[in-house]
Amino acid sequence: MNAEGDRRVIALIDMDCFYVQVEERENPNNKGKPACVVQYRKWKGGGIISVNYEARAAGVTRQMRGDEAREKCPDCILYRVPERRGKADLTKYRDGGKEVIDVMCSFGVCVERASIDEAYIDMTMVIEQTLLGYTATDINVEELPNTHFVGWENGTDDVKGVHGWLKALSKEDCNDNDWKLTLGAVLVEKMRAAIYEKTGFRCSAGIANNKMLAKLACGINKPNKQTVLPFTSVQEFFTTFPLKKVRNLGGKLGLTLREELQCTTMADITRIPEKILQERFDTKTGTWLYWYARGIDHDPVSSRRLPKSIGCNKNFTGLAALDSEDKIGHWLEELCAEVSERLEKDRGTNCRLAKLLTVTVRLEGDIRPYSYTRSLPLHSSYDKTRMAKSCLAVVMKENPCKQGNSKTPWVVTCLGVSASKFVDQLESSSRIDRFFTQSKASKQSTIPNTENEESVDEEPLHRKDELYDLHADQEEEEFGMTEIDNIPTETNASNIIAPESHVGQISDLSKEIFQENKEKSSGASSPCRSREKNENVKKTGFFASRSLKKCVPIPHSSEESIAQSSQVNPVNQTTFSIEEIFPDLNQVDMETLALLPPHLRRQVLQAIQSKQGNEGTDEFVVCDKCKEQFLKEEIGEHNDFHVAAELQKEFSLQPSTSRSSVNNLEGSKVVKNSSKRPLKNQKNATKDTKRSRTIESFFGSSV
Ligand code: DCP
Repeated sequence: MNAEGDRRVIALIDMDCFYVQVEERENPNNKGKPACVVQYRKWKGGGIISVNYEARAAGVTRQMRGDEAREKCPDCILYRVPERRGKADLTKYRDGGKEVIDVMCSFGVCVERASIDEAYIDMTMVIEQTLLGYTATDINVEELPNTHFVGWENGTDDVKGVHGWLKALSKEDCNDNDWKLTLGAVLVEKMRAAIYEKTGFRCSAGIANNKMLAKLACGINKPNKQTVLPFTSVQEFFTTFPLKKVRNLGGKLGLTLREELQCTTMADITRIPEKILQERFDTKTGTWLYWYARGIDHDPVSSRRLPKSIGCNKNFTGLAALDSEDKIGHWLEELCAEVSERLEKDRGTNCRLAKLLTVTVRLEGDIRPYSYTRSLPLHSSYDKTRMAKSCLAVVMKENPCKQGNSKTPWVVTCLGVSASKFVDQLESSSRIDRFFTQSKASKQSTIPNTENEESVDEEPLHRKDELYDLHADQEEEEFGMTEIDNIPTETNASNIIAPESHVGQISDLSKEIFQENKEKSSGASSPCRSREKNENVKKTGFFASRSLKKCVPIPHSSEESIAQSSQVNPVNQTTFSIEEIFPDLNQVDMETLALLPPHLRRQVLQAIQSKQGNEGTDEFVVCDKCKEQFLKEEIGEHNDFHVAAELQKEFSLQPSTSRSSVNNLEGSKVVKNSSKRPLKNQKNATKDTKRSRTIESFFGSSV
């Protein structure tokens, strides 16, 4: 990795005061007047979630409530978010966001929707393949009417400002990268104009060589402006730029850098040697940070127009906190009803099915609040009652009062329900068909090896790089903006694959924009990567430990919920009935089945087999030692168990070995949690017992 490595042309387009703009479009007479969008009338005029620039000029901020805004600015119009089922209904804002994305996509660029009102765009292909015949003299200042160049501000003469920039660009030794960014800026001007023309919404943009730089450039000049951050200006810019405002550094990682390593600006990080960063965090995170502080970010723009998850959550603060099963059940019904409705709509529009349902609970803890998530397979019927019942069962199983882990009453302060792990609807049904056909004909199984899918990422309750506060209830559409989503590495950066839809498909519109296209460059590297390729990127290093720390301080009791961490599920004993996951074994959803760990999958397949009287699929193999049936993918580890058991027998024949430890291992299914420690006062015996326990605990998950 090096500072010269990345020459992509990336933009971040962010709508200005988006919710207010949506309201203003409905009320055109109010345009130009100070206005805010608030949620909930009840207390002090409601919490402000969006403020237009007229109101900002009068001193109104998002931290205020409606009443305070009126005190500051008596003319301020307060729009209220519509409510449905007792909570915010964000449908019209979400739909407005989709309109904008459609316009962006019509330009033939790679678009990654990052939140309800912003998207990353990779223009590298368009710029390299279509536009390279240009020279700086082909670009007029008028083509960059709202553009700023960092390092070239304050001026309209030939030295600074856009004039000065273009003049410098026309010199023979001009930097090729600066030239591409400028062409990118011209394209983004056109896009923003098209967005305004087609939707009536104004937006701002940042243009740079990567997502991190584009995002921070976008915030420099707002509203209705765009900013180019040339790579040559980055180091200077970083000397004063607060790191907490940088994408990915707004959360705990940034806090550690600030509080422990005394870094306040990005430039401060560059003073720390890579080795120290690696030691403090881990090798991968340390290296990533080292380059990040130098303006390098290989995170690809992943073609994605649809959200990764569909969900909603609701806060219950103060007296509204939920302290009974009835209240929790009622709100889970409301949340599931909304999620179910949106999932149906999503299925109709996007032909995809969600396979996983995640419920998030925040509790008032004994000492401090804490939250946990549990995930369940989601049935394609999207039955809201069934969804709510399953969620309630999972939530009640975790009740710490029931488990005797808490002295104080159980009080829920936030509930969230979210559906994710989408699969193509057609593909999903054809997979099921294939499975049953092949099962009958005893052919090779088509169930994919889904070990990677066993783990379920924790879904955050908030979005947008932890900059959001939680005063608002959210209809959550997770677009993948969490810190844990991707830790870019050299490997994933160099493996960038262009999605088919973008290879060689530069839209006519983009071509028309630059009419004097003289020659096309060839062999351009593919700039964007399909998100699907990225879905299974695991949390590692600092981010992984962070997210794991965040979840589940209370012990597991629910086997029904699939493990919520990225660790391998260590439990092989089914303490729940299979019917709880699949009430009808004649209609097992294979996509859901594929999400289960192998030993659970095996048990479900065995249950289907015995119910239907089938001979079974080629999935199974019989162990020739114990004659038990296992999935093919389990048998390797199971054989190892027998080998280890043999070894253990040999140890037991040695004089110092405790025979009972051998018995323990042989019968490890039964004594897995036995606390008996034979010969515990003898040194050797203790050693052997330890060894035995190690092997036991390893094989406990596979036998
Ligand atoms: N939003 C929300 N809750 C918050 C913050 C924002 O529901 N705590 C909503 C309202 C915003 C929209 O998300 O209009 C986009 O958020 P931004 O942070 O992009 O803010 P705005 O678009 O309102 O303003 P800006 O012009 O600063 O981007």
